[in-house]
Amino acid sequence: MYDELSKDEIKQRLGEYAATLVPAGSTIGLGTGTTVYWLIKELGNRVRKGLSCQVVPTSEATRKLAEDEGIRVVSLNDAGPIAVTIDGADEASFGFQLIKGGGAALLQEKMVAAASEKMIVIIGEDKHVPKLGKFPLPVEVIPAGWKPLVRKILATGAKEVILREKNDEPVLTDHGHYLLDCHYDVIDDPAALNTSLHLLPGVVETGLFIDMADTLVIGYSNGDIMREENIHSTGTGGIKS
Ligand code: A5P
Repeated sequence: MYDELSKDEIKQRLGEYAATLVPAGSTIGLGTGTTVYWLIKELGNRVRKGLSCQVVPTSEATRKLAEDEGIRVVSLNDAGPIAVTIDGADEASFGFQLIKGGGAALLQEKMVAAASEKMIVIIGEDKHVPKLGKFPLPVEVIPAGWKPLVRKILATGAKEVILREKNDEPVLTDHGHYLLDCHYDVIDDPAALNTSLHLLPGVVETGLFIDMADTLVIGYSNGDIMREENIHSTGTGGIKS
């Protein structure tokens, strides 16, 4: 039992715990973000002590961190079967649907997760919610036509759609796209919204991860870490590799 842990302390405990879930000799998908940062650090420790594994990174930031830790990195094209992807999320619903992309890596995160046998999601208790939508939904779009897309996304029920910027410049994803942060407040039917957004020409990918999470590993401020298994899961997005 701990005194109240901060959100950052919960992330560290989750990341370090997640490193214990990496089987020796496996290929795993490695997520992106401040929770996964601690997974990469601990995996680096374990590799230096003799653990053999290789990772498929979901972003340039993760690739660089993993390489700096001396972890063997392979590309998605060269990886072969991926046993499990371990990643964070911005929100996970009680029904195991996710919002991801707060760290701008949603496209490759989804591609790597879809190529994996399993997806384990590591989140603090504050991100485990009855319904998605409080966190603005990131949507990755082609820069040449983002303004018409704002109007079309508003028509799907978003209250506000904001181009993600840093230092007054649009944020560019690893794949050279823009991100629109879409404020829905509550998403009643994430699967239907995902389909509607994908029908809009110029949308590259959405941050809705539908039926992809097999396991939620949830960290609590009292230090507990609980696992929730998705008994309805048929493999990441039903796309078994
Ligand atoms: C990256 O694009 C995101 O999907 C992250 O996985 C998500 O934002 C969780 O990030 P943190 O672990 O930093 O909260």
